[in-house]
Amino acid sequence: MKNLLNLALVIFTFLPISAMSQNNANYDESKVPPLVLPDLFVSESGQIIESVEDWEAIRRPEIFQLFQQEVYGEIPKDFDKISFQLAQESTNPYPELANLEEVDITVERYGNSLTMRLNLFIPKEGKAPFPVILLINHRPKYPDGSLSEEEYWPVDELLKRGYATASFHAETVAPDNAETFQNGIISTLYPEQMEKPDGLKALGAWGWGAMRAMDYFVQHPEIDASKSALVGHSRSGKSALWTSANDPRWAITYSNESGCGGAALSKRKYGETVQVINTAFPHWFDENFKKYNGAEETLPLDQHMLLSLIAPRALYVASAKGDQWADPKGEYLSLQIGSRVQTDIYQKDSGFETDFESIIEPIHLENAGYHIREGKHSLKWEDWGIFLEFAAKIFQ
Ligand code: GTR
Repeated sequence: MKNLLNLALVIFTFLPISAMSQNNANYDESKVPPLVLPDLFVSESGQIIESVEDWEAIRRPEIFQLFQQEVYGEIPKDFDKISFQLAQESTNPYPELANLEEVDITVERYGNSLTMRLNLFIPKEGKAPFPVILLINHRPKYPDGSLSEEEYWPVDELLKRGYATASFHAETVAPDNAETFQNGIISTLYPEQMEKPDGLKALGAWGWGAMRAMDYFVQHPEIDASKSALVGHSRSGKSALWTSANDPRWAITYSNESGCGGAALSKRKYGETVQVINTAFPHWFDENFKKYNGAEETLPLDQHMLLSLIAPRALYVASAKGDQWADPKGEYLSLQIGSRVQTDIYQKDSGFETDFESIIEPIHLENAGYHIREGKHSLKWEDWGIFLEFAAKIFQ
């Protein structure tokens, strides 16, 4: 008996925090609290918002401000200088299909500088300028071959379909580590952010990296930056959504299985919760967000409002049935409600009329799309393939 107890203790001690909490999480729809969500179309002063003018001048800025203060922290936009230098360090794995540009992007502010690396593949076939897809990568670093083996960044398939594609590693702007995340742009370029309750954290820092990649695309003669897609999976999917709320240059934003603090509604408290995520990853969101640990009902916002900030640009959300931790239903509901800005304000044909339980195939609307597939938490070729059908229609 004693041995058994010891064994239990050992297993318990070695389970990562997230795995322990995944077992304690609520996966029972009957235990989800009744949803009371802030209204997208009523301003803080009680004004009813019905026009593009009022949405853009009043309500959108209010919602943006709420997320910046209470959830993600500020992504600073200022710097003194940006420069691009081509390096030649690794062999191009697709010499027939593409030219590889390994770009060192150096940003200077108040005499300090930081260099991040962007890997960009430009198709050899076809006519420039090419539409571009950027992946925020928190997985193994390119050129680690496992990226393409896992279908996580299917460079060759994207090239064959006429896209230029790029990625940068999260670590080159902010390490994904609670102790060291500030050792990138935060302490180097924006040290004043470090003590603020709404200061820049890792998710925002990765978004800053995506914006610098966009700075490179817009001046590149072979890239058509007006046809750009920002893609992120899971933690990078959370980051992609916040990035696009900050930076209107992205034509499509695709968040794959981004879950809590991404596309999923927090107030459902289904799967991963605010307390669990803030405990396991204290370096992702700002300090203010910790006030809502175990108190989602007091949040003055929910994630449908984050999605609304991306309108009228295109938004794509995807879930997996085996990824209950990310609350697929909460991701869909959030998209369904958030897209009301697309339909009611911007008159886009983007109303999700299907109930979550009745979804049997991808839903691709004028400016918004969703799919849910079988299987586990991962960015697979299956996801890419369905997403690319949506992207092709948007970029037509
Ligand atoms: C999990 C985390 C999720 C998600 C995921 C990932 O451990 O709880 O919020 O971000 O990691 O990024 O793969």
